[in-house]
Amino acid sequence: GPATESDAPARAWLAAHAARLGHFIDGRHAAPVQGQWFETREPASGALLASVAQGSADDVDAAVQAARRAQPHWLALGGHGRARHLYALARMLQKHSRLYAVLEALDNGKPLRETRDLDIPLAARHFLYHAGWAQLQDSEFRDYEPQGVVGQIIPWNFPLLMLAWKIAPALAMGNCVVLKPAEFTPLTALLFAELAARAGLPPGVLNVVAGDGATGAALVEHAGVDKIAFTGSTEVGRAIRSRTAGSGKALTLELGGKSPFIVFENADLDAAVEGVVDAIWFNQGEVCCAGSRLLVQEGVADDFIRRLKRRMESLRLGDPLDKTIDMGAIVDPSQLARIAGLVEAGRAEGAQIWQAPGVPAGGCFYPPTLVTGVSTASVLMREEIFGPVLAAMSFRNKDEAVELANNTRYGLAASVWTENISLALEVAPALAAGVVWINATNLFDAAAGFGGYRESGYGREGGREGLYEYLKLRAWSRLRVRAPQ
Ligand code: TXE
Repeated sequence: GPATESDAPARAWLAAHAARLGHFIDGRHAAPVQGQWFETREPASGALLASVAQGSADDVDAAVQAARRAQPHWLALGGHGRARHLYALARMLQKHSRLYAVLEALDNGKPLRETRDLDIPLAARHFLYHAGWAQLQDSEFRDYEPQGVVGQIIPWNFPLLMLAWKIAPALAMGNCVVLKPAEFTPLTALLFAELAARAGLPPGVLNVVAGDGATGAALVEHAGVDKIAFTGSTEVGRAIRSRTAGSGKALTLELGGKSPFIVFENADLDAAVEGVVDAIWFNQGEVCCAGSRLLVQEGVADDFIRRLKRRMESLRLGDPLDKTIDMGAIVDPSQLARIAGLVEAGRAEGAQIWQAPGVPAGGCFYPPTLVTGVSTASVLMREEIFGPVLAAMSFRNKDEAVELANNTRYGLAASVWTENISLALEVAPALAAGVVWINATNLFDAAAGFGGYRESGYGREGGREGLYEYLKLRAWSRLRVRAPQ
């Protein structure tokens, strides 16, 4: 087929809404009560994509009321009834996968190849997996009840996949949802809510309120919300945790990371180079568990860095809809400025910055970047950059590798590369991270509970563990004490 995917279906959907997208509340699009709108743009070109409703506390309230009304009926459907809906949502994603993949690439700037091959299939897989659990709810979770109405706030790096991670377990266990997508990438969530209603999801079960941090804060504050699930920056996560403290609201947080990527001298170096590409240049480095700290054993460090630079020169940046590119655009000019600012702060500290050539003119592009000459105290080794910037250091032995790897306030993920499996199995448990990959990186599965140690988060998503985050245990006695005769 052609090297560039057609954007016609996505443009047609936007045109059908006159490029003006309201919230989706109680089964239909809803204009913002206070009449405020914001713009979402294509980061690759700067072109306007659509105006989107800016959610106020009134909009949040309408959505929470709708969810509260719907929840008893949703629960009464039973696990099997809800499973039928979750299977229908998975099929709906598969049927319209091209439309979702293109709309996501336009709104976020990421490569279509990735939305088509990863974001959308993994989102569908999440609904299929949780449909299975919904069917088992009555047998496996008899002493539990749903939280009720859940407020979910998601980031812009994997808009539709984060929606799936959030809503699939919540709906499976009998909760109803008010979801607040990120302000840079609201479109696929609004498309999803619309097509979910068309696929028969009852009104009020899934409500989407678009908007910014103030909209998210209104959702966190709403008294009708029983649980908040948040993915985003550690700073906002910390604020939400203190705002909900003592409120009785349940909470899960998926936050930032600065994950180590450890290469031992007995690693398959070619495979490890490809691993680095996937760890830090996949999704422009806008990945919470990005392997952003490269730790290489000193005997192979120079060779490895040489190979890595050569590989970086072959990475192609460009139009997200061009199927031959490796990296797309950074989500927004503000995020581009944040990345560039951190890199300049690193340079001012004396770090050596090496950037691959071939950055397209115009648009929000940032080159694959390698940083050397840093120490554990350097800003580029400490701060989550959330961009295509890799900071590298060398280590002498296993103990030093572990010490450097754990020298962070985060603890989301870690990746270990060696052909010596005993070494890998010795190092992996010593790493303070919620997931450790061996000779691999960025592997996700709906069946594996995902979450962070330390400042990377609170609670788990996915797997059996993730279901308990959407349930409350009610201990009761099945024994009835007979009244005295
Ligand atoms: O995140 P925010 P931003 C990190 C990354 C990035 C930085 C800033 O380092 O450079 O955060 O990104 C909503 N109450 N990550 O500003 O603000 C917001 O509208 C309630 C890492 O985009 O955390 C959006 O929907 N909600 C991360 C969501 O929170 C609030 C992914 C995330 O936005 C709110 C994203 C408030 N007070 C950013 N303020 C990861 N590790 O996955 C904002 N929001």
